[in-house]
Order: sequence, then structure tokens, then C-alpha cells
Amino acid sequence: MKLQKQDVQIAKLIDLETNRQKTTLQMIASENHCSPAVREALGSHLTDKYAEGYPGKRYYGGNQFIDKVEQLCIDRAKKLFGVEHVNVQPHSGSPANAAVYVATCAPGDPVMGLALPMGGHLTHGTKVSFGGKFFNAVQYGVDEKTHLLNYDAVEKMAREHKPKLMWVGATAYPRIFDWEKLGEIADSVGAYLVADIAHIAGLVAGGAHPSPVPFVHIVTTTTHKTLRGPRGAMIMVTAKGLKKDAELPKKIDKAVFPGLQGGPHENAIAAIAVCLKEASTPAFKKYAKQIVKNAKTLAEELKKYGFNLVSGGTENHLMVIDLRNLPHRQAGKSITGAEAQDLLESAGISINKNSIPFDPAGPFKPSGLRMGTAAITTRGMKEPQMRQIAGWINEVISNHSVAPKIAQEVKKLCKKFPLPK
Ligand code: DSN
Repeated sequence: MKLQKQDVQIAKLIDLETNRQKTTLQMIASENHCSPAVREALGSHLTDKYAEGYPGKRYYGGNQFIDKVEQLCIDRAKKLFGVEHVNVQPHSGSPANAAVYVATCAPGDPVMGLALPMGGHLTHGTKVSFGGKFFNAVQYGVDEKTHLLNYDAVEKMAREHKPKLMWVGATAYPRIFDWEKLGEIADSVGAYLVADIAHIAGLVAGGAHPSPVPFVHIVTTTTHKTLRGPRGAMIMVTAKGLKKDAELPKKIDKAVFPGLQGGPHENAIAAIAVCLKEASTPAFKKYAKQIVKNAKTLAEELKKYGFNLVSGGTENHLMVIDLRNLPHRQAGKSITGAEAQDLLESAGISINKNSIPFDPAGPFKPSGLRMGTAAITTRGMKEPQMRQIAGWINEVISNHSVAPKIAQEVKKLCKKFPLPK
């Protein structure tokens, strides 16, 4: 109400965005709807406080309550993921990953990660990002036929390049990682192994994806994807990590502050603590399992309509459609990922264009579409709604003119499944 009076322009824009989220399907695989409790913590007075340092060791005074908030957040994360040390201060995923480089490598050291066009992340060694700019990065991929991580190639590359740091994690990989195998490869060359579980953190916390914790040294994650918290990130050190390097927690804390960041966002940290409490409930376990059930149903239905999926399906929360060679496309008229994204957006279905492995088209007009089920599962949607949504996606891609009609149907469905109250 105060915002309405004080800044009508921003208030209006917030209303419009809220309404967009309420009346359309958020299926960008990295998005979700956090709880009102998380939003309340995020909008609290904690945003006003400077707290450079760590609990019990701050630069400024007046942090007696802030210390308790941050410690609670750390303790909850340690318990939920079964790790030895957690830093909850990174502002987002990229600074978290930057801190891992700073803590474990010197500029120019050899590092390895999954290539971005194969489903990896910018920060895992892409040339345009700091990992590729300041370190000697080599990139592995997926098998051309199965689209599964090519573990033999990973092993060969590791033996050849002897990376100091090996990243495993993805933004568009629909399959389960063999953490044990990757752990063996990293150990055989003495590399630090980092699991970036940003996409699957909620699935790991809810028992719907195997945990990397026994096999890796470090785990990084954002907190706002399947984990359903506010925007933020965490860096965790496992028991295996401590065994490799007892100084790792100290090195990571130093890399975050004062290495890369100043004052932590304690309002976000309080909101992460709330989300971690939510993620340790039986209801969240059920939610995580339903995300995967929904993704599998959506993928199977899309396949029935003739869509080709990268790797042939999904075992997690996301899938990537290969839009080339759709059997029902109009003769001589294919659709690019960018066109399909706009078209589905106009039908009230928000997804994103994405590269497919070995994509013959460039990154700005890729041949794929990525979609995920985390946010629509939060709204309470289940298998019957997945079938309905697959049907709509098929209708819109087959016949572009039906988009406005489908948008109305999507709106009706959204009304039945409101955002978390
Ligand atoms: N931008 C995120 C995603 O959409 O997967 C990754 O950082």
C-alpha cells in the first residue's frame, strides 16, 4: 500500500509482473515460486544492515541478531545436505563459483567443465566468462548419439590435462549424474571436484536425485531454482573435501569475503534459512518427487506427439526439445527455438530457447527449447495437467494461429492452481 502512494510507476509494474506470473505457466527450468514466508524475510529490515565478516567476527557492531540469523542458515544447510561447512553469503551462482576458483586455483591453472552448448554453465570454463578468461579451461561434452555425459571422454581429458579443478553441473542436462564415477576420475588426477547442483538442489534435498556429497569435495548451488528459495547461493565443503584439504573452509570463506564481496545480503540469508526449513519437511520431499513425475509425464506426452527430446527423455525436472525435423511441421517451414519461445509465450507458456548438443545453429537462434516443471508443481499441478500442457504445446507449434485461444485456456488452468499464498 505504501509503495502505491510513494511510487506508482514501480507499484504498477510489480502488479503487472505478479499478474503475468499468476495467469501464465512459468516453465523456464531455472524458475520457481517461493513461499510468502520467504518473501517476507526478503522484504524485512535485515536489508538495512551491514555485516561484513562472518558470525562472531564482523567489522561493524550491532550484529548480535544478524549473527544468529546467518548461523541458523548455515546450520540448516549443513543438516539438510549433510556437509561440514557452508558459506551462505554469495550473492548468486556466478560469484559462488568465482569464489571456488579463487579458493582452489591460481590464474592460468588447468580446469575442466561441461561445455555450455552441451548443457553446461557459463562459469564452468566458457571462454567469455571468468573461468575461461583467467584459467586454462578445457571443456568436455556429451555423447553424440545418447546425449549422456561421455564419462570415457571426461576421463581421457582429465588424464591429458590434469585439471586442478573439475566442474560437474548443468543448466540443460536432463539426466542423473554418476557422481561416484566422476569422483573416481577426479581422484585419479588429484583434482578438486565441484558439483554445481544449482538446478537440482531441491531434488537432492528432497531425495529425488542422488546426492553428490559423498563423492565430491565442494558443492555449489543457487537457492532459487528447484530449492524454491530467494535469489542467492551457497558453497558447501564435504567431509571428502575436508579430508583433501583441511584449510578449504577457510580458503572459501576468505575468497567470498574479503576476496570477492563486501557486505552480505542478510535479508536474503534469512530468506534462504526459511527456504531450508521448508525444504527439510516431508511435504517438500513429496514436492521434489512430484516435480520429477511431472517432468517424466510431460516428456512422454510430448514424445507421443512426435517431439524429439535431447537424450530421449528426462530423469530430473527439465527436458530439452530438439525442434529440427518435427514430423508435423508445415512442409518446408521449420521453427527455430527463438520463434517457438515467442509463440509459446503468446499462448501463456513461458519457456526458453536453448542450444541442443552439437547444435548446427548458433547460440542466438538455437534449435532447442528447454522447459521444466518446478514452478508448475509448486502450484499443485500433477500428471493430468502435464498431459493438458503437452497437448497445448503441440497445438501451438503445429498451428500458430491457435495461440490466443490457448492463452485463455492456460489462464483458466492457472486460476485453479494459484501461486503459493
Ligand atoms: N540462468 C540459469 C538458467 O537458466 O539455467 C543458469 O544460471
